[in-house]
Amino acid sequence: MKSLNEQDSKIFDLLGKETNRQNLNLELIASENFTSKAVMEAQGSVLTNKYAEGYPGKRYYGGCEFVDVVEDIARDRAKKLYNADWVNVQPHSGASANAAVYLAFMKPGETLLGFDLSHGGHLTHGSHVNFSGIYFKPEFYGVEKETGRLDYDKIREKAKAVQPKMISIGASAYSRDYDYEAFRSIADEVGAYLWMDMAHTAGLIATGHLKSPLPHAHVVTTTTHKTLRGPRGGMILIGKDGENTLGVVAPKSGRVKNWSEVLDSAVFPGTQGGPLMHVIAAKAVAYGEALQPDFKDYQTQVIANAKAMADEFMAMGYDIVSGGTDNHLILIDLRNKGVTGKLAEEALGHAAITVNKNMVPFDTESPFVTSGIRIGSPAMTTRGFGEEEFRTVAKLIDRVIQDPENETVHAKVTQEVEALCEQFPLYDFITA
Ligand code: DSN
Repeated sequence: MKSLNEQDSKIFDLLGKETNRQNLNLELIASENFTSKAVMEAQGSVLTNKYAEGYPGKRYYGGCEFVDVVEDIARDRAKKLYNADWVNVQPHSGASANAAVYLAFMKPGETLLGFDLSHGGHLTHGSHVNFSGIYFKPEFYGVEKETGRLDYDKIREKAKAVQPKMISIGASAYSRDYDYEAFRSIADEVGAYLWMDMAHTAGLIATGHLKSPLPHAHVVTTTTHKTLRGPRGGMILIGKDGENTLGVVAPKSGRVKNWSEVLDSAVFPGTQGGPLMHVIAAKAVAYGEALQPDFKDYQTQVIANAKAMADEFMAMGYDIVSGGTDNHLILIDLRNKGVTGKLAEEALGHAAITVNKNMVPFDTESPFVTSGIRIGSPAMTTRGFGEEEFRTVAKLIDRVIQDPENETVHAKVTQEVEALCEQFPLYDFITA
């Protein structure tokens, strides 16, 4: 068989270019990370060839004896990582995991109360352009203008007013932890299910740096590739599985089902076909890595780095939403700097610094322009950056934002970024 280079030099060259881009850029997108070589080896393995619809021991295909063991290892490691009663590792992505949750817990037209996308929430939590806002009735809670934080009394009032079937927690641009007890008491008061999408913070929750939602939420979903540092994919968990007292009944036996059964069916055959066994193998590897003591040290550094960067920005007069961070990201409101998120993202891109423009709470710009940028520490922390490097990063970003259209500044900052990156080597096994 031919190697990729022999078979398809165009794709090989593009992989080389992307490797160089990752090696020589400051990767600061809060939802990205760099997986280990071991994770990539598993993901690029022969398991991509295998169909395995069903679950271990109950497949619709022969030849599943090895992939059954792989999926069992992934499930066991994930349960250990989160102290969970049950897990499903088959969702192809976070959005797929969330689709299964809707199928299990909601009927079309019922009300979801979710974190407003324009305040940091996620597309799949009721946005009008997403299936969640098209098939269900979305209502939203958001952060307070003065504090940039959630006000649980206001969320309670909102829940009482809209009587949701389900309340979702979780965001892609919220830098504070959640009060899960408060959310659960709100859900109980209005008879709603509570769902936490911990995609962004899954790694920080696994190591105990942030509180775990599992004892409080009926169901938890996540992606596996952000702070958790695995392959791209999704997962669903239940902290305490038990009888479904709210009444999903098995059609034939009349037996009340556990949530785990309902959710397994919602993933397959409800919303997906064959699982991606090569990705499940890579998830198993990543969970194994996350169970090692050094993963905890990594997450300690992720938070320390985000805090150091937030402090440095605030010292330079930047407006950090909520005044700081408890996790891996900061959201900067650039309005006092006279630069939009779009311009900042583009200018930083010219200086080998990758961030994304982001709406800030009560934004006055459209989602295509925005007034802010979101910056995360997970990827560069994986490369070995500490607080000192992150303070340097904040200063480099400031130089570009002060003069966003100056090509000389772009070129000079690019040189400094490359010099910094070269001190912290990343991948050396695909080259252009
Ligand atoms: N789009 C991802 C993010 O960047 O936060 C969330 O799915």
